[in-house]
Amino acid sequence: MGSRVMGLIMGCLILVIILSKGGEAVTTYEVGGSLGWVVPPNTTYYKEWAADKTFVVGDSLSFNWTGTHDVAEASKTQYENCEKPSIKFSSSGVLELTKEGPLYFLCTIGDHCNSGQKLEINVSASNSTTPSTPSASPPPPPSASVSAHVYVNALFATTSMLFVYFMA
Ligand SMILES: *[C@@H]1O[C@H](CO)[C@@H](O)[C@H](O)[C@H]1NC(C)=O
Ligand SMILES: *[C@@H]1O[C@H](CO)[C@@H](O)[C@H](O)[C@H]1NC(C)=O
Ligand SMILES: *[C@@H]1O[C@H](CO)[C@@H](O)[C@H](O)[C@H]1NC(C)=O
Ligand SMILES: *[C@@H]1O[C@H](CO)[C@@H](O)[C@H](O)[C@H]1NC(C)=O
Ligand SMILES: [Cu+2]
Repeated sequence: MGSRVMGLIMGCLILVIILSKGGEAVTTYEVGGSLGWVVPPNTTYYKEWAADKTFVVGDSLSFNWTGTHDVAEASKTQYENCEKPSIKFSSSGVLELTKEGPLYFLCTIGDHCNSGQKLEINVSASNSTTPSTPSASPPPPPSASVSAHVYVNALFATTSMLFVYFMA
């Protein structure tokens, strides 16, 4: 009896831990890395910067610059043709990614956009079951917790089944 209750409590605890891990896997990306948000050395710089990153809803982008720049969210067409959106932000800041889909940013100062100061990213849904974002500390995979749990005590079997059901 007692161990079954313990099993349930443990099960719930592990579930809570897994769920909160999924929720806390938010990352603030420093756009352009140590270079920041400036006119880059080549026109593919920000493409290359974004290429190895997976952006999910809840993550943030930090646009950080010194000197004369700004940042504006653009449409795909504006991004491709370096047309200047009317709404822009003139000081460095952090922007949270609140929805899925493609996002485009550019600098509206002078010819900066044509020189490569523009960024295109795809934002994915936040999934606790997907491999986590690069900078997050590696959490133990959910399946490991489940199987570890299974061999602790045969009495936990019911709880473990419940688990597999939740995880599926
Ligand atoms: C663009 O510049 C970055 C930083 O200097 C460099 O790492 C990258 O290889 C360059 N890309 C191309 C295509 O030259
Ligand atoms: C912006 O960039 C500067 C210089 O690279 C750095 O010292 C600073 O910490 C950055 N600010 C933020 C908010 O990341
Ligand atoms: C975003 O996704 C679209 C459609 O899947 C793809 O064509 C595009 O290359 C992606 N862009 C980036 C920056 O990953
Ligand atoms: C997130 O999970 C849903 C449902 O399981 C799936 O359809 C979707 O493709 C997943 N998204 C990513 C980015 O893995
Ligand atoms: Cu600029």
